[in-house]
This record gives sequence, structure tokens and C-alpha cells, in this order.
Amino acid sequence: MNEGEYSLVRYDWSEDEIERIYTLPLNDLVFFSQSVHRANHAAGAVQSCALLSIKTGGCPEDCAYCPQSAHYSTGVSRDGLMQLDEVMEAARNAKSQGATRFCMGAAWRSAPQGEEFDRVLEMVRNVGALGMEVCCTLGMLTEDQAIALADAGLTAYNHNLDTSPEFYGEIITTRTYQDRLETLSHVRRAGVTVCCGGIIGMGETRRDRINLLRQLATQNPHPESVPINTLVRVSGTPLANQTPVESLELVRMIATARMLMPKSMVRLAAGRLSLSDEAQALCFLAGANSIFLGDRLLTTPNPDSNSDQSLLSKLGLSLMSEAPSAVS
Ligand code: SAM
Ligand code: DTB
Ligand code: SF4
Repeated sequence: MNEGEYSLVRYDWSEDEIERIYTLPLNDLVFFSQSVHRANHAAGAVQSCALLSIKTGGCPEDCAYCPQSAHYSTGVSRDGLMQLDEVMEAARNAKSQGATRFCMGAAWRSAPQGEEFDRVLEMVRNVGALGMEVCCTLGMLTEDQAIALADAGLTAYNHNLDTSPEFYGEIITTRTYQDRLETLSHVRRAGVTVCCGGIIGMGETRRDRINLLRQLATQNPHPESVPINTLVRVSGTPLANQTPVESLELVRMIATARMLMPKSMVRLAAGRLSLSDEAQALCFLAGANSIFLGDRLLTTPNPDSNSDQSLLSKLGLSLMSEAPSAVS
């Protein structure tokens, strides 16, 4: 690669090309991905996002990884949609801890109509008024719902493709890949930015990982935000005893995502508790520039703030004081 190519944004990636990048000798791969990273982002800055489960458990979908699916006994509580004031308390708290993006997740197959949806719109307006980026993940959306969320000031909508089209049916049977793509197109058309990524460690092959990356990197525009999750194995789910994926595979996944989607935020998402400091350092070197901060993801544990602050300080990384959308 030469310097000029580090910022080139392309949408026509072939499977072979992606495979060639993904399987480069690790030093070459990380050298190139770090070069792309530096050409497009502040080198030592990491965005902190906070997650809140605003509606937990009892989900009718059968996603094999998910502790919130009603199909499995995982011990996760089933709670109704939270009230606005409780959500605002969590958002203010997240902001005071340094989060510049607040992501609200609901265990719905699709976002509801009526009072509950109106309550989510209120949450979006109020969190936005705190000056944070606001993200929601509420399941499938109609075009009208996407427009209403855009009007309320939603920054981003998270809807993951999770894996390759070929492996998808092994993980979820209650909705299709095409359903996911349709929601993503409603979000895009409404003018809300797209947060879309996936999970590794579910028993997929390298080819599946490459084909997930291809699905993401051939979208035009690219998803502005690409969360890469490592499976958090939850007892009671069909994937509870899945063999863990090697952390170097995660590094390759992140580095390749960074190379294919130079301008996007690449988020080192679920699964950090099973990573060493060294593995996380490599993920940042590979081009990850965001983490979820706080001791809980949606329903599963995450490193506590103190250990994350100490990790970032050991690595000489700093948290972005402003959301990237506010500065670019
Ligand atoms: N119900 C909505 C949906 O599926 O779009 C929103 C919530 S869902 C929990 C958001 C994302 O979390 C999923 O798409 C999946 O990628 C990720 N996720 C869920 N359970 C996970 C697990 N055990 N390990 C890693 N990622 C997980
Ligand atoms: C994403 O890709 N990862 C986050 C966020 N988007 C919503 C969620 C991770 C959830 C991990 C399992 C849990 O805590 O329930
Ligand atoms: Fe429901 Fe989302 Fe979990 Fe699937 S990932 S079971 S849709 S909450």
C-alpha cells in the first residue's frame, strides 16, 4: 500500500481481496491497519459509549447467543420499558463518567407502536439534550418509525448483521438476513447513521467472518459505526459451551474492518472481560477506537471503570472528550 491509499474509501470489495487482507502476516496486517487508522482518526483517542437495557428479556426471537431470548432459560429478568426519569439518571451518570455516546437497547423483535414508542422518542430527545450522541437498538423498524426517531434527534441506530448470510440460519431462525437489511435501509433513508457489526466466536468459519465484513464494507455509505463483539457465552443459551475464539482472530477482524472501512468508528464491543490487556492493546493497535465503558453491557458483565481507566492509562490512550460527530 502507498500513503495515498490509506484514506481511499471503496464499496466494491470482493471476497478474495478481503481474504488476502485478513490472512496477511499479522505484523503486516496491523502495520497497514494502523496506518489507515492514523490517516483517518486521532491516533490515541478512544470513544467511550455507555449501554443501558431499557427493556430487558422475554424477547420472542431465538438468537442463539442471546441471554434475553424467551426461548432459553438464562435467569435474565423480564422487565417492562423503563421510565424516562430512570433512563435520564443513567444517562447523566454515564456522561459524568466520560461517555459521549449513550446507547439504549430493548429486547424487542420490532419496535412497538403507541405509548411505548412515544416514550422511547422522549428518551431520545432528552438524552440528546445532554449533548451526547444517542443510539438505540430496538429490533426491526418501519420506515415511519425510523423517520420519527430521526425527528427526535437520534444519532445512530444499532442493528447488527451478526454473521455471514451463509451462517446466519444456524444462529437465528425467527427473522431473515433480508429483514435486517430492510431495517438498515429504513434507518439510512431516514438520515440516521448506521451502527452495524457482528459477533465472532459462535462457531463460524473464517470465511463467514470475511463474508460478514464484505456485507458491511459493500454498503454505500459504510456503516458509520461497526461494533465487533466476541461472544459472551451465557449458560442456558445454545452457544453456552462454544469453544472460545482465539483473540488473534479478533485482532484480524478489527484490523480488516479498519482497512475496509477507513472512516468508520470500529468498536471493541462485547467480550472484553475474556481478553487480556495485551489482546486489547493489539485491538487498539489494529484500529479499534471505541469501547463500552461501565461494569454492565446490556445484561452481562463488562470490565469496571477503574480497570478500564487503568488500562487506558497504561496504554497511553485517552477518552475522547467530545463525540466524533461533534468535531468532524
Ligand atoms: N433486540 C435488538 C436486536 O437484536 O437488534 C437489540 C438488542 S441485541 C441484544 C443487540 C446486539 O447485541 C445483537 O445484535 C448482538 O450482536 C449483540 N449480542 C447479544 N448477545 C450477545 C452475546 N451473548 N455476546 C455478544 N454479543 C451479543
Ligand atoms: C453491540 O453490537 N453490542 C452491544 C450493543 N451493540 C447494543 C450489546 C452487547 C450485548 C452483550 C450481551 C448482553 O450484555 O446482554
Ligand atoms: Fe431479541 Fe435482540 Fe436478543 Fe435477538 S439479540 S433475542 S432480537 S434481544
